[in-house]
Amino acid sequence: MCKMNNLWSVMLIVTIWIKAGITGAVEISAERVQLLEQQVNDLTRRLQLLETKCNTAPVIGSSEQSGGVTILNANQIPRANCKRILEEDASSRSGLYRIALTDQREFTVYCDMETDGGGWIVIQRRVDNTTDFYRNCAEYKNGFGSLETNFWLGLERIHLLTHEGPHELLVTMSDHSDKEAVSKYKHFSVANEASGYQLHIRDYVFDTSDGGDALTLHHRSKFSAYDCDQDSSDENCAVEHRGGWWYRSCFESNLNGRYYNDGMSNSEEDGIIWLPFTGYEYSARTVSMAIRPQ
Ligand SMILES: [Ca+2]
Repeated sequence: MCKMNNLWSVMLIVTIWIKAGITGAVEISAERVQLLEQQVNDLTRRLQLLETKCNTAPVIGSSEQSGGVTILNANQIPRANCKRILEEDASSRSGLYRIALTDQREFTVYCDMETDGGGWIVIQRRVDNTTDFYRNCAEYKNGFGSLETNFWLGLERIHLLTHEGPHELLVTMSDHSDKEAVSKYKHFSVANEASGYQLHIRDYVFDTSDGGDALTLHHRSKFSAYDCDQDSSDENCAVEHRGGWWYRSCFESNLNGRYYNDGMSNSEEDGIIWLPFTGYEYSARTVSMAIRPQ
């Protein structure tokens, strides 16, 4: 977290000290005064640059994105979710937005304003192999990655969002031949940390889903990562299948599994797997999970 107020206080003290030194030392040269003033101005500019970065960088877990990203409603009062933003302005485009929960907590999310009518909060995305998803429980709780590419939003945020009200879930996938598929559920929520971030998933939507159902099996499962085995298997499913998921014994879906550039996970069964779409021995090229209030 940025602590700019402290830095500005230090800056003020340094400036006063330098100016006091300038006026108090009668023998100080004009050249020395000019040099000191240049140093003060340079430090001021660097502080202003740091402050700008602090105010624009969306934070996900412990990984802060660098400056330069655009938060599309940065100057407005944050809305409750992406659906509300789209309802208020139908021309809203996909990108980063600040949203606020009913308890006033704010954070940045990626809103998908195009797919299936738009208004979706993306909670997970895989597009390439540049982000390692073999992470520990704390990282899955707090989130990781970059909101504009590969990321996991974090179990705590997903829990808070889905307990604001009922949400639907959309899973969008493609394989290495650019074949695409979606799977949709009417009810998706994640319970609190004390429950083990238990998954509640119901009502697979048959008429608009061509990716098949690979999540109903995981209903009421707790979330497991390699250092928090909460599955119902004698083995550690997160270690065996290289991911973090609501494993049972063990899975029909493994969307946080290992990324394979060529799509083949062979017999390891540790790829990005959605059983009806990929089978156990093939790994998807892209996948995203998104939620929207009903
Ligand atoms: Ca186990």
